[in-house]
Amino acid sequence: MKITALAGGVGGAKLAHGLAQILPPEDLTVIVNTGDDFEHLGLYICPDLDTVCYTLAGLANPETGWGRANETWNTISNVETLGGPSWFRLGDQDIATHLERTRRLKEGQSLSQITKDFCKAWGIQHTILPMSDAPVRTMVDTDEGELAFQEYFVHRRCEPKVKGFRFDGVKEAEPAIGVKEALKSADAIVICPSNPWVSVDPILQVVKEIKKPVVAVSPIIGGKTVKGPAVKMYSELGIDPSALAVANHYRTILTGFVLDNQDLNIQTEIDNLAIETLVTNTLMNHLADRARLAHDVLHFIGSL
Ligand code: FO1
Repeated sequence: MKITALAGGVGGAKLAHGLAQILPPEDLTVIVNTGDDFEHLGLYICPDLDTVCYTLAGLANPETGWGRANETWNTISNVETLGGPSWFRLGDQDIATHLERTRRLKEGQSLSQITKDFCKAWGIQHTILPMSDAPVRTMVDTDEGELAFQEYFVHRRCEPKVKGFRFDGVKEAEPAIGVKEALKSADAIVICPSNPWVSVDPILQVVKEIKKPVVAVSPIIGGKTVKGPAVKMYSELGIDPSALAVANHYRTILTGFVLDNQDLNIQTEIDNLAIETLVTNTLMNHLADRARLAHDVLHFIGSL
């Protein structure tokens, strides 16, 4: 079964990793959000691409899910000593990724070519693609004005009240090379458990229409997220945060929806949306959980 997965940060990367443990390289492509990208300390940083790549390469920090395992922080602490910004924690190994990506981009290489070369260097056999080679910037409209995504998410720790989102550049951004083919050749599309507002919507706005069965895994379990501000965002936008809200978020494109055992009581409401549902354990606390959930999702897709 050929799958194209749409993923953002940590939660999405975990399911993508589970799928990569089951599907051979020719049967899985991961399309990653680049709306979180930004320039910082003169470096071009792609947090979601790096989170997905590090996770599939087995290099990711197991505690945070982002950045590298066994990291050291000498460079950023010396930047701080010199009076530079240290709010965005760049580890020493991680900085090599940003230095080399920035160097190649300045030479005119595309983000998708760089990602392909980095995946090879990290021993990743599956295809990981940025959603676009053109810049797209997620801007968060808040009660304190509009903030760039990392400013909102990391620097301000998601405190400002969210009023809406804007994906700067998304209208002009063409899907990266290989994205359209990956969507066309897939038997099904899996929307990984990433933030619908700021991780998945940017991808959906770049790829526009999807003419394949689509299955999403809810990032909200029992009204909470495992990680990240999706619940807070739904609440501040006046939407009751639940797996049902996520199913509604994607309802125009969804064929199937995977929700956690804790949300069994919501299943009928989602069935009423004419969306097939699978109720299973969607928590991925350990490495083995990733392949288990991926297996459940693939089996569910096979039954649609
Ligand atoms: N997230 C944080 O909450 N604090 C950080 O200091 C931080 C640093 C960081 C460095 C590199 C990287 O690839 C990701 C990093 N993240 C950090 C996560 C980042 O904010 C991403 O946007 C998340 O992965 C959510 O998509």
